[in-house]
Amino acid sequence: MTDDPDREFDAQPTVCPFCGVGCSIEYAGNGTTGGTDGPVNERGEICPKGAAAFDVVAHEERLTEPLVREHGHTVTAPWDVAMDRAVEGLRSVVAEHGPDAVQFFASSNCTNEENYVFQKLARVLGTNNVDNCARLCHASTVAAMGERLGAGAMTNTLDDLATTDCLLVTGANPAEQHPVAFRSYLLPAVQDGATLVHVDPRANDTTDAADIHLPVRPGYDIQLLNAMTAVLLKEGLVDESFVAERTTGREALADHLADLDVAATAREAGVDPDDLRAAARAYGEADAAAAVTGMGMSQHRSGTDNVHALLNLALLTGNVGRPGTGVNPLRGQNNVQGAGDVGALPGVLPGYEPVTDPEARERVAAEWSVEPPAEPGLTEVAATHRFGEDVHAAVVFGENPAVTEPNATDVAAAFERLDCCVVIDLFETRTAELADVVLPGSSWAEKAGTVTNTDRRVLRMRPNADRPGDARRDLDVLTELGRRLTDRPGAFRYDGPEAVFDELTRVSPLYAGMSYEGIGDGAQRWPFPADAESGTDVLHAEAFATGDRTAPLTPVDPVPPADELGPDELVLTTGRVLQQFNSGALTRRSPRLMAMRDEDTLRIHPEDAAARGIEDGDPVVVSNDRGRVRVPAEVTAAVRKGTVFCTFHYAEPLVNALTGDALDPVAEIPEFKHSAVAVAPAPATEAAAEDAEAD
Ligand SMILES: Nc1nc2c(c(=O)[nH]1)N[C@H]1C(S)=C(S)[C@@H](COP(=O)(O)OP(=O)(O)OC[C@H]3O[C@@H](n4cnc5c(=O)[nH]c(N)nc54)[C@H](O)[C@@H]3O)O[C@H]1N2
Ligand SMILES: Nc1nc2c(c(=O)[nH]1)N[C@H]1C(S)=C(S)[C@@H](COP(=O)(O)OP(=O)(O)OC[C@H]3O[C@@H](n4cnc5c(=O)[nH]c(N)nc54)[C@H](O)[C@@H]3O)O[C@H]1N2
Ligand code: SF4
Ligand SMILES: [Mo]
Repeated sequence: MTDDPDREFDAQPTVCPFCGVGCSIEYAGNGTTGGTDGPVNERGEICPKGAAAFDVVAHEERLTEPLVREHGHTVTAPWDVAMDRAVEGLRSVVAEHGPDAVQFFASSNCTNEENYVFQKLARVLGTNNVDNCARLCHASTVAAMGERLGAGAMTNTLDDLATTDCLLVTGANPAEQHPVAFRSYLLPAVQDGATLVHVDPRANDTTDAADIHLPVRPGYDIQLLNAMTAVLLKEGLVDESFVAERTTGREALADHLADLDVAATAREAGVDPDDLRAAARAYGEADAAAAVTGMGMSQHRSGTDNVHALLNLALLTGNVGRPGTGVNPLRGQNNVQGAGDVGALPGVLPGYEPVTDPEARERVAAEWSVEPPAEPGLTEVAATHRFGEDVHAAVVFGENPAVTEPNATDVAAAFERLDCCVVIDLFETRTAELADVVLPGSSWAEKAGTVTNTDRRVLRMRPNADRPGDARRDLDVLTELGRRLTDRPGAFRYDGPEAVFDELTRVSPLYAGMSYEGIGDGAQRWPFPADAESGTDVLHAEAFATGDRTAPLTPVDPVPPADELGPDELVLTTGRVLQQFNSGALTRRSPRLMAMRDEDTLRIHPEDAAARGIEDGDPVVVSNDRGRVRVPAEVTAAVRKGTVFCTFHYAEPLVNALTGDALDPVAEIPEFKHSAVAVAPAPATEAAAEDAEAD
C-alpha cells in the first residue's frame, strides 16, 4: 500500500479486472480484495488473481502525473501541458496526412463506456482505424463463427455448460485461465459424469481432470478435427434430422473427407488414432456435447480455418442451439467481449453493424451528427507494420503492444517511427517508454461503468477507491480528447458513464433495452430482451443469428504453419499460467502473485533436453532469426517431444521477440502458437557474467 493520506477506500461490488469470467469482487480492507456473491461467482468464489487485484491499485509505481518526452527522455508534466502536447501532435498528423494516419488501440481491460467513447472519437475524427486486442485473441474465432452462425460469441452460457454430457476443450486451459468458470461450472459437469476431452500439446491442470488427452502437434488442429469428423461420418454418429433441417453442404463435406485415412491423419496430428476415435465417439454419442475453444486454436495463421473445422463437428452432430451444447470461446480480459460489442473494431460499428452498411452508418449519424467513414480501418498488427509508412500517430489506451504483439523488437522499432504516440495507462510500460505523451488513467477500482463477460452478461463496475495523485478517470481523459480533437465537442459532453451507456443502448441493437437500473447487482445478457428479465441464454435455437434457418457445413483443408522447421529446430508455442496475466503489467507488481510464480521457464521434453545437454534449471538460449532470449529450462514430459512452451508474461525474457509476423488472412490474428526456434545451453561466459551482475 502507498501511504497517500488523501486516498479513501470503500467496499462496493465491482468486477474483477482480469479474465473474462467476470467474478464480483470488492475492497476487503487492508489493501486486499475479496470475492462477493455475484451473478457469475454465486458463492463469492475468486482465484488468486482476483484476490490480488488490489495490489496494483495502491502500488507505488502507479503513474500519478502525466509524462512527456523531452530530448529522448520522459519527464513529468502538468495535465494542461501534456494534453496540449497530445492534441497538437495528433492534430498535426491529421492535418498533414489525414485521419487514417492515426491508429487507435482500444482496451479490452476497460469499460464498455470507455471503449464506446474511444471508437466514437476515432470515427468522429474521420477514421475506422480502431481495434482492440481481441485481434490478438479470438478475432479468428469471431470471424469463423460470425460467418457460419452469425454471432462470434459463446453460443451457450456458463450455467448451461454445467449440464453437458461431453466437454471438448481444445486449445484452452480453463483450469488456469478461467479458474472460476472451470471450478464452478465445467468441473461440476465432469463430476456429474460428463466426458472431458482435452486437446493441448502440453498436459496442464485442465488435463488432470480429462478422460482423454489428445496432445496435438501445434498447428495440426485441422488434421485432428477433420479426422474426428471423418470418424463421425464413418461410424454413423451424425444427427441426420438436424443436418437435414439446419445445415447445408453435407455432401461436399462427406466427399472432402471420404478418402481421409483416420489413423494416418491422427498420427500426422501427433495423436494416438485410438484415442482420437474414442474422443470422436464420446463427442458424437453424447446427448449434449459442448466445445470450448481457446488460443491454441485461434492464434494460428490457420486460426479462422481451425474454428471452421470445429464448427463442422458441432453442426454435424446437432450440437448447436440446445442447452449443454455449442461452440464456446472463453473470452480473454474482463471486457474483451464488450470492447467488440461497442464497436472498437475496424470493420464494425457498435453492435457489429458493418461500417460498409449505409443504414447502420445513418443510425449512428442520427446520434452523433457525423457519419462514420464507410471504408473498414486497419487491424492492430497490420497497422503496426505500417508505422512510419502511412500510419504516423497512435493513441494506445490500456494496451501494451510492445510486449504483446508478435516480433516485438520490430514492434518497438515501429513505435519509434511514429510522429506522435499517446499512451493512457496505469504504469510506465514498455509501450509507454516509447510514447511522446503518457496520461495516467484510472484502475478498475477507481471507475464506474459496465463490462461484458464471456457469456454475454453486462455487469456493473463501481468505484472502491479514490484515484492516486493527479491520475484522472479514463472516461474523462477520452471525452476531453474528443472535445479538443474533433470539430464536434458537443458529442463528447456526458454527465458520466450512465449517459454514455444510455447512448450506446440507442445506437447498438445488441444492447437496446438495457439500463444501469435494470442491471443493478445482477446482469443483463445480450441479445436483449428475448425474455424481459435477462436476455437470451442459448443462441441459434430456432434460426441462426445470420437470420437463416440453416448454416453451412464447410470443407477445410490443412494450412501449414508459416515457420518451417530447420534441422534440430523445435516448435515454440506460448501461453499462460494461473498466477500471471498477459503482459504482466499488473500481476508482476503483485507481491503475492510474484511469490507464487516469479519467473518464466522453457518447458522442454526430457529427450529434447538430453539431446542438447540441458538439465532442469539450466539457463538456455532460445533463438531464431527474429530474436534471442535467455530463460531457465524446466525439463518435463508434460510438453510433447519436439515442442517447447513459454509464457509471454514477463517483459524479461521478451518471448515475443521470437514470434513471427505471419497473420491469418481473414482475421489478421498473429501466429503466437507456432514459431521455429533453436534451443541451446546458454554459453558459460554469459551465465557467469549474469551471476556476477546478480551478486
Ligand atoms: N491466469 C491467466 N488467465 C488469463 C490470462 C492470463 O494471462 N493469465 N489471459 C486472459 C486472456 S487475454 C485470454 S485470451 C485467455 C486465454 O486462455 P487460453 O486460451 O486458455 O490461453 P493460452 O494459455 O494462451 O492457450 C491455451 C492452451 O493452448 C495450448 N496450445 C498451444 N498450441 C496449441 C495448438 O496448436 N493447438 C491446440 N489445440 N492447443 C495449443 C497451450 O498449451 C495452452 O495450454 O485467458 C484469459 N485468462
Ligand atoms: N506470445 C504470445 N503473445 C500474446 C498472446 C499469447 O498467447 N502468446 N496472447 C495475446 C492475447 S490473447 C492478448 S489479449 C494480448 C494482451 O495484450 P495487452 O492487452 O497488450 O496486454 P495486457 O497486459 O492485458 O495490457 C493491458 C495494459 O492495460 C493497462 N491497464 C489495465 N487496466 C487499465 C485501466 O483500467 N485503465 C488504463 N488506462 N489502463 C489499464 C495495463 O497496465 C497494461 O499496460 O496479448 C497477446 N500476446
Ligand atoms: S476467475 Fe477470472 S474473473 Fe474470476 S477472480 Fe479469477 S481472474 Fe478474476
Ligand atoms: Mo486475450
